[in-house]
Order: sequence, then structure tokens, then C-alpha cells
Amino acid sequence: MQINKRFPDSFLWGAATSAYQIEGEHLTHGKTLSVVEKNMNSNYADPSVASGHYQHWEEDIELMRELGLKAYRFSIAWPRILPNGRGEINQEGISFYRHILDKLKAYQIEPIVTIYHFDLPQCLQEEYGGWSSRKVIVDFEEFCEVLFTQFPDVNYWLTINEQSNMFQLPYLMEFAPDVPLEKQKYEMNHIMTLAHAKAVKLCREMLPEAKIGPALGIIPNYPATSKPEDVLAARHADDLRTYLFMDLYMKGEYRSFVWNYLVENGLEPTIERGDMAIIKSAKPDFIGINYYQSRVVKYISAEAEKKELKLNYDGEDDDTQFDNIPGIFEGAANPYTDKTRWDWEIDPIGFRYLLNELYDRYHIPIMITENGIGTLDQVTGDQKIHDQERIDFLNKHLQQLQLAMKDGVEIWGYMAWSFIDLLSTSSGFRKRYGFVYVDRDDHDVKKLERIKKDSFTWYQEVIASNGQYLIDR
Ligand code: BGP
Repeated sequence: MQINKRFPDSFLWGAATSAYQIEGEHLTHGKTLSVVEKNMNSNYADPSVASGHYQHWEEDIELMRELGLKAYRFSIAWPRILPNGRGEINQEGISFYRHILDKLKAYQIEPIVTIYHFDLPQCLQEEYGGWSSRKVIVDFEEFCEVLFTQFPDVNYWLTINEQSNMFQLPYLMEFAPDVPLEKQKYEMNHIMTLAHAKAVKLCREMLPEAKIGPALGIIPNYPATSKPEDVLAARHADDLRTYLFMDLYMKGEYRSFVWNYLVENGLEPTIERGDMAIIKSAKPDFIGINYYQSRVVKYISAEAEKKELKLNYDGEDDDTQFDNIPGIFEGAANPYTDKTRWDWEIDPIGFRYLLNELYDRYHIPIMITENGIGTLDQVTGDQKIHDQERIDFLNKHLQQLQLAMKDGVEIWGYMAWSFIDLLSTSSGFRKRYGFVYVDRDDHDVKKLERIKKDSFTWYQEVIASNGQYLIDR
């Protein structure tokens, strides 16, 4: 593939993880339960051991150094720092992350720290309903203040991971049984946006040199046909699933199509005096994008039955059920793309398309905060993991990312998901994402031995050549 534009020398070649997915020790060393840990799929591994990073963190950072990472994205678990959600600080939690940051700095690996990766302290859920109450904004701000005070040397912060996914993935949030679900989601979304804005403002005050932004999971929508109804359905799906959040973060506004839809359906959130001014005043420095796939949508009549997204959890049967919004859109499979075992559409060109789309609309630097493929990796007789599927996936996506940069999109870095095998939020240890294999499965934690996969060597070459290796292949 002929691509001329080189990656800038400052490009942050990285990889990502999140706390509850790798650390383990989820109810020990002063940490308490989080909402996402409580709601984890019980058919798979629980978060008590995960990848054993709480014990193996030094070995893991040695591997990051060997890989040549320029940046590492990880999250700090709120219930490890503030076991009661607020108030008393768990010093052991502070030291754990302090040591990680110090070792990363020693190896010149830039830390990119996610403040909130789905792990609301369960005690706050029980006390006042978590994200359904404005009380959470004050507690979240307190958590941010602790982080900014304790870790002032972090240059890049991510406020909230995948705010958009609370609309899709039921296990990330808890909802009250007696309030209509959709109504709750939009209320929570508004409250979460306010919390994000407060974090941005606090960061500006306390750490004026640091950069801060959200990390949004985005699935661009394509029309199933050129039928005008389907084209409009794709636009509306993008409005409701992507631009609702992007416009709030970037412009401090509800876009008119979305707001009218909410009002017509009695779903509009409570907006208090001053809310929109706070949101508008907190423009991020950059946007983090988690990209895994694109989606096809078509128009569906208002009389159709409402459907929620049902994931293929086991990677065995083709049993994904796409969600819909009657009268607006319904999801469908794309006949032109390959799929992962878990039915996720593999679409590298969609990545370039999305990056162009976002940059044209918002003119803001982008950091890829997640991109990767879940596979069933096996250790072969030679004690190796030949994960060619991952290499192909990442190579193609990085080539498209490079083309997007050539198109003019400003991209600061690329955090592959994930650095090491970890607990997949939907499918436990069966579904692996890492460059480093962790020898355990869902039902036996074994010795948690780390083994470098073929993709480790491939990424090492990519980083060492500052991307030239992608072009030469
Ligand atoms: C994103 C999350 C990650 C990770 C990834 C893969 O939504 O931010 O935490 O889990 O998706 O998803 P899964 O593990 O469900 O395959």
C-alpha cells in the first residue's frame, strides 16, 4: 500500500487496559465493589484475579518497555482510591498507582489515565442510585480532586470511558425498576455530561498544563441501501448514538433532531439553570475514540416492536440481535464486511471514514483510545501464540489511520486494545485482545504466566520503525 505521510516523531504508540479488567484483588487491599464488577457475566471469570496485574505490575511494565510503548492507557479504580465513594482515602491504592506511574516515567512511557472506566463504587449506587442522582457529580469531582492532587505529573487524562455505551450495554449501569428505562438513560447521560464537564474544569484549574478529554466508543452507521428512508435512518442513528454525545462535549448543546425526539417521546432530561453553561464552558483538549466496528441500519416503521441489542457472548453462534428505535432505525448485518467470532463487523475503511467525519465536524485533535479484535487465542506446542488474525486487523486499521492523517486529521496517538489479555467485559477470558497472553482461563487461574504473542513482535517492529513497517508489508 502506497502511503506517503509519515507518522510524526511525537506520535504516541500505545496500548490500553482498564483497572477492573486486569488488576484482580477487587475486594481486598482496601478496595470495595464496583457496579460493573457486580454485574459481570457469571458464566465467565470474575474480577477477583483478572490478569493478576495487582501482583504482576512490574513484570507487565517490563514487557511494555520491551514492546517499545511510548504511551500506556490505564484506569484508576474509584473504589480502590475511595472505598466509600468519598471521604477516606485508601493509601495502599494511592501507592499502587504511584508505583506504576513512577515506573512508566522511568521508562519514558507516557501515562494516559482514565478517571472513570465503568467502575462506580457500588456503595454510591446503593446510597442514592449512582448516576441517576446529581449527588454523584459532587462525589465524582471529589474523586477527580484526589487524583489531580496525588498524581499531578500525569499529562493526559480521560474523563469518562464510553458514555455512549450505557445506552447499549446493560451491565455497565444499574437502573431503577420503576422508572421507564429510556427516560432514565437520558437523565443519567445528562448527569454524566455534567460530571465530565466538572472534571475538565477542575483539571484546568489544578493542572493547567495537562490535556483532558472524554473517550467515546463510536460505531459509525451506514445505510443498508440507497433508499432515502435508509439514508435518513443512518443519519438519525448517528445523531442518537454518536453526535448526541459529541455535540454535548464539543458544543455544549443538544442537537436539534435529538432534542425534538426526546421531547416528542417524553424522554428529555431535567436541565437545571446553569447546566448548559457549565457543559459549554468545558471544551476538551482532544477526543478519545474507541473504534471496533461499523454498523448498517435501515428504516423501521413506528409500529415495529422495540428491540434491545443482544450480544453474542460466547463467540459460538451467530446470535447477535441488533437494537432498534421504532420509527427511526434498526440495525442489520453488513454483507460486505467480515465479522469476528463475536459478530463484530471488521471495517478498517470505516475507521478512516469516521476519523474524517469527526475531524470535519469538530476540528479537534483525536487520540485513538481503543482499537482491537477479540479472538480465541491458543498456545501451540512450541509455546507460542500465532495470532495472525490480530496482526491483520491492527495492520489494516493502522494503514487506514495513516490515510486519515494524510487526509488531514490530527491524531496524537494510538492505544491498541489491549496491552495484555484481560477480562473481556462481555465474555471473560475466552475472548482475548492482548499482545501478551495470560495463561489462565475462565475457570482456572493457573499461574498467570505471561507469554508474548506473534502480534507482540509485529507491534514492536511497527513502533521501532515509527510506522514504516506498516507500509512495507
Ligand atoms: C470497550 C471497553 C473496554 C473493552 C472493549 C472490548 O467497550 O471500553 O473496556 O471491554 O470494549 O469489549 P468486550 O470486552 O466486551 O469485547
